[in-house]
Amino acid sequence: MQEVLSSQHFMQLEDKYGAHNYHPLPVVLARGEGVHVWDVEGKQYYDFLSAYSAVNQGHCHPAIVKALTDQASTLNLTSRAFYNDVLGLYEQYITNLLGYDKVLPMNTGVEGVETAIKIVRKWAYEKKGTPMNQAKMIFASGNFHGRTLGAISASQDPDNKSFGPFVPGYIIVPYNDLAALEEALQDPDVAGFMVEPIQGEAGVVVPDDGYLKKAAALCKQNNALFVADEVQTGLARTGKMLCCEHDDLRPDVLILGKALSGGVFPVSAVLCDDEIMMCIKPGEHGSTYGGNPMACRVAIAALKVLVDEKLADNAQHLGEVLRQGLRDLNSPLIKLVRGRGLLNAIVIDSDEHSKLAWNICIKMRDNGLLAKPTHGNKIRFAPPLVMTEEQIYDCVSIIGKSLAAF
Ligand code: IF1
Repeated sequence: MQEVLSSQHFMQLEDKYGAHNYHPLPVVLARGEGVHVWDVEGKQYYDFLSAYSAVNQGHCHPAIVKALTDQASTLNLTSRAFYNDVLGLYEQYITNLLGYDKVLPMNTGVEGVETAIKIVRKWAYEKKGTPMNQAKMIFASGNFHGRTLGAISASQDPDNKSFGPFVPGYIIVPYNDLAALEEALQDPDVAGFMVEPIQGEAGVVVPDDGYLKKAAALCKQNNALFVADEVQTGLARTGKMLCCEHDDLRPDVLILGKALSGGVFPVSAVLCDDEIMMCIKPGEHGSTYGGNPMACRVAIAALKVLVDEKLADNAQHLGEVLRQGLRDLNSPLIKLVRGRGLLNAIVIDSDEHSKLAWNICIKMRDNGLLAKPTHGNKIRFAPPLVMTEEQIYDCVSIIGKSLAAF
C-alpha cells in the first residue's frame, strides 16, 4: 500500500529543501480542473487567484493540454539555430489576432519586460537619435514588472532594497498622473514609458478613464514609445482581449505572458510593428526556449480558447456580478471593492500591517475558496474566466460567510 503523504509532509519538504522565497498560504494542491483545485486530502476549492491570472482558461484545459502532449511527443526543442514547422504558424496567428506586424517570443513575463526595454532602447538609438547609453525609461510608482534586476530597478518596493546596484536611466512618476508624466517626457533622452494598464500587485489599482490614452498621446508628442505591460491584465482578464482596449488604445509595444499559455507552460511575447521590431538584428536577443514548438502549440490553443469561449465577454459580465455581490454583502470589513472584468480586489478596513487579511484568507480556505492578500490589507479576487454566474454567487456567499467570522 503506497504511503499516502499528508499536506503537512509536503509543507515540511518545501521548508527543509526549498529556498524560503515565498510565504504560501498553508494548503497543498494536488489536482486542478476548470475553476477548481483539490488538496492532497481531496478537499475541493474554488481557485480565486488563477496563479495570478495565468489560468484564465481554467486548470488543465483539455484543448491546451492536448496541444502540449501532442507536440511534446513530436518535437520538443530545436532552439532558434534552426527553423521549425510551428513557430511561423504561431507568429502569424498571434500577430493577426492582436493586430501587430511582428512578435518576439520569450518564456516568462519578466523576460518579456526585459525584451521590451532592450527593443525600446535600441529604437531610441537607431530611430530617435538618442546618444548611445543615454536612453531613459519612465515607469509608474507602485509598479510590478517582475523579479529580475532590470525589472526591480523600476520598483520602489522595500522588498527589493537589498539587490542593488540597480539599472541606471530609470525615471519613476506617480501612477495615474498625466502632469508628472508630461514633465518627465521633456527629457529628450526618454525612449519610452512602461506601465501596467491596471496595477496588479499594488492591489488592483484602476487608473482614471482616459489616463492610458492621454499618456500614450503625451508619449507620441514627445517621440517616446508607450509600452503596455499586459502580462497580468491581458488576454481577456479585464473584460477585453487587451486591457488597453478599455481606453480605445493600441500600445506601441505590447508585453504578454501568463495566460498566453493558460498556465500550462511558460510563454511570453513582445509585439510591435516593423518600425520598432526591425531595430533588433540577428543575434541581438533571444533565449534557448523562446518560441519553442511546445510553447507555440500551447499558445495557439490558449488564444483560441479565449476567442472560442468568449472569455472576455464572460469576464466583463461576471466581474460586474462579483463586484455587486461583494458590495451587497455590506461587510464592515470591506472598505472598498475595485477592479475590471475578473481582476478585482477588496481593501480590508485595517492597517497595512495587520494579519486580518491573512486570517480572512485562512478562513476562506477553510470554507473552500483560495485567495491571497496583496500588500497587507488588500485581497485579490481573480478566478479563472470560465466561471459561471452560479459559481460567482456561490463564491460571494463563501466570502461573506468568511468575513462574518471576524
Ligand atoms: C511572483 C502579481 C507579483 C506581472 C506583471 C510582469 C510580471 C508579472 C504586470 C513578471 C508577474 C506575478 C509574479 C508572481 C506573482 C505575480 C505578481 F503582480 F501578479 F501579483 F509578484 F506581484 N508584469 N506577476 O504581474 O512575469 O516573470 O512572473 O512570468 O513573482 O510570485 P513572470
